[in-house]
Amino acid sequence: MARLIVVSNRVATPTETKGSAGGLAVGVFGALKDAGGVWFGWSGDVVSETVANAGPTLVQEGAVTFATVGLTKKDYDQYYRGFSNATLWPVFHYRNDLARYERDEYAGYRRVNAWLAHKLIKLIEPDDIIWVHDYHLIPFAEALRGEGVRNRIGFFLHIPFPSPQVLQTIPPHDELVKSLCCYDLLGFQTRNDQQAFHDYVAREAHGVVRELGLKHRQDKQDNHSEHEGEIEAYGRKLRTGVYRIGVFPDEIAEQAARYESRQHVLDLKQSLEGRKLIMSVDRLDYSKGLVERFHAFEQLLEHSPEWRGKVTLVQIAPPTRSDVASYKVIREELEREAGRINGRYSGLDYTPIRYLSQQYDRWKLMSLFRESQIGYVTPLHDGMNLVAKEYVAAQNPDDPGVLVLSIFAGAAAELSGALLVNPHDAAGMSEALERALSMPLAERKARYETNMEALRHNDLGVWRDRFLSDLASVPQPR
Ligand code: GDG
Repeated sequence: MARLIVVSNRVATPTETKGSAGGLAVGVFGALKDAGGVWFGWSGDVVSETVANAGPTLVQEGAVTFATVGLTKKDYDQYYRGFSNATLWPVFHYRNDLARYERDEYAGYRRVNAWLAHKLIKLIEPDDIIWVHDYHLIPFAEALRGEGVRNRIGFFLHIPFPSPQVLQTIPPHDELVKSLCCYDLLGFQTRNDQQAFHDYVAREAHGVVRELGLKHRQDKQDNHSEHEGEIEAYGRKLRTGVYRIGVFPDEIAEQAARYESRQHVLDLKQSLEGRKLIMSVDRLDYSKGLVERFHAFEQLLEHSPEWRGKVTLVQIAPPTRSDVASYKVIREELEREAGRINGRYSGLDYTPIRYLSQQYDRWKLMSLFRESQIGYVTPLHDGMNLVAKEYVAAQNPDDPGVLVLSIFAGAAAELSGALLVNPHDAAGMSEALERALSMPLAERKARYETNMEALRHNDLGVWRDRFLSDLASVPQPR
């Protein structure tokens, strides 16, 4: 079996791969443990040029080598804070209004990708399979190819791929797509994302796109992408596929149940005094639709006075990327809106929104999900949204809560048992909340079972194995 090299912007620590950081680190590490190999990327540290150039630092854990490098302040500013998170992230989430483009940041983005690729070279063996993750590393394969690497290289995009007209707002859009075509396999979260990429290649790059779709798949084993595509563009041939990332639902169910009687859950229950609980958990990010969500909850209290004092929204939102300007703005707006709504509807013993801007332990979160009547997950755009899947998995099968889910989350394509909402329609969202709060047990159970079946059918292991088996079967580049 070929060794695996995983490349991602941040590398999980060996401790995080044991479960504390969430499914992705655990899922990817599972594949690495089986095949043996290397997990390579940024350590998360900003360091001097001397220290950066001395890397990578290697930590061995069984058959897996964790190889990390630090970034200089300039590299961090241009590659991470700049082009990745102030240009690509907003545009790929259809927020061109929040995006900026600076030539020197783009140059820094390419420079850091080339530097990282160069750092990895020494660790690559001829038969290794290389799996690169996410938007920070679009030019990574091109840089490796430039250094003569002929291994199979795959790329998985965790966030949406925007429609061609939106992508074109980034001035070097053509270079970005050309860089993507240096991979051998491109994986997307949903059919829409894959289609948007195909549209760009066909219309803007005048490439050839063959959609092999489900028909082709019938000849194959079940563990392949659902929508295979073949692309010829910029002098290269590559494949594309849809790989919907999942969770390990049974592990989450077990842990959520195990934590159910812990003190934090009992404290929460006592403080709710019999009120219904709506739970939301997101990284504090403008793509997650937090302000719109608060407004819809406000409408519920405004138009259905019988719910005042009877329902509490707990929003957990640990801050991320707080040194990117647009993240400061969303944080301030959220604090203001939570304060305003609470000012309007609080009583001496009632606060409608509990807004907690901090990180919680993973299993604690799952047990809070289990305790709640609604999982309120309403991003404006989201590649998949694992919180939606975790919420379902954490429910008590005998008394499950209801998932209220945005149609713009990738997860909406799978979780047909959710109440689907448009996050731009506050009235519609508030109606969905009301319906979920009053939903009879039989309907809640039926919806939960539908969702749980989808989660088990396509868990994190299926996602990983499908991608890797498709990558292993592409012809070796010459
Ligand atoms: C990107 C894409 C795609 C959140 N708060 C805490 C905490 N979390 C965990 C959640 C979940 C994860 O973080 C967030 O994953 P999401 O999928 O919801 O969103 P992104 O971070 O934006 O992830 C997304 C994903 O990549 C995977 O491909 O689904 O679309 O944007 O696991 O539970 N975990 C802990 N404490 C917290 O306070 N421990």
